Amino acid sequence: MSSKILIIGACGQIGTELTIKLREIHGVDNVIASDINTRNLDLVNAGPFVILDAKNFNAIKDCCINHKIDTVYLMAALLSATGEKYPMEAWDLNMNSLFHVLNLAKSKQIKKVFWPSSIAVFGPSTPRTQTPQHTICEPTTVYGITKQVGERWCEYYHEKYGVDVRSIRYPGIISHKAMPGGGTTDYAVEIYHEAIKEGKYESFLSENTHLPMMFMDDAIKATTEIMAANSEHLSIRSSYNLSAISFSPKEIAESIQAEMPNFKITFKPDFRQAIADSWPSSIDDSVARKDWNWSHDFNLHTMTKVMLRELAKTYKS
Ligand code: VAH
Repeated sequence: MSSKILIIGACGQIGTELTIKLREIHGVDNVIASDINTRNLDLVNAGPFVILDAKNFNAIKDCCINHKIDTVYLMAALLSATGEKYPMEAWDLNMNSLFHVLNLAKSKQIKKVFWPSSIAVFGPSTPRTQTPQHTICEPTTVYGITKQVGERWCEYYHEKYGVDVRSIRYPGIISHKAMPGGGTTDYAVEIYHEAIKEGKYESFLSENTHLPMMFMDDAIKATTEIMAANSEHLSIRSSYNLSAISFSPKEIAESIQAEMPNFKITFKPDFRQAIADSWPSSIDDSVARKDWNWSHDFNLHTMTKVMLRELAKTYKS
């Protein structure tokens, strides 16, 4: 029997494309999209949608009962830059939404949970290149703290209560279907939009700031693959390192200039530079590749081609 899925935070950057993909796999009527508001009308009108506050346990429970949900993807969160502006709101949303979903799984109301972590769990004391799966995690952002603590709770609920929760540490994610919101890696999305609209971009990170990144199609592939993996094969129940490409603002600009020779980039670092400087420059994801056969498809050059092609269409229409 097909899964009945609830996506919390479906209107976000990842949630938008995850909803589309899960509906392709499981059928539109088997995937309930939800968010705190209806900010993405295309998504709201494309299939079952409910307004849902990720901080409201009873609302989530009632939704799961009413729609006979067995699997929840919890995609709602305040990201790194926003979390520094509103620390208590970030703690409240990021942590309490996770407890609500883990407790529904503990009480067997639902069977399976996906929860996104992030490379933000790492901090300045973490080895910066090819960061290993098991290493020092001393995050210096509120967002990173919520992800580090969330990973500990996911592993605890799995070990203590047998909850089938699965998680991956997303790098920065680049997509053209939905804008990111409040992240430090958002420059890598903005740059493509500005390249098409203005032919130039002022980066809020300095030119040689290397960060782990990934095209959205690869992130969605990893998410659906880990959720389909045989539970016995999953040796990590905190969160898996995941990697695809690593690049700097200078390198992504050069990949754009290969397609648009007149594109110009300038650099004006802001408060997000300190956040980026606290994160690794590349990630060792060999455990994910071993446990559930993960592999990425897009490199910087192929991603740039797709992004510029699709955004040119978007802005033309
Ligand atoms: C952020 N896009 O910038 C998110 C992500 C690795 C970064 O978690 O906050």
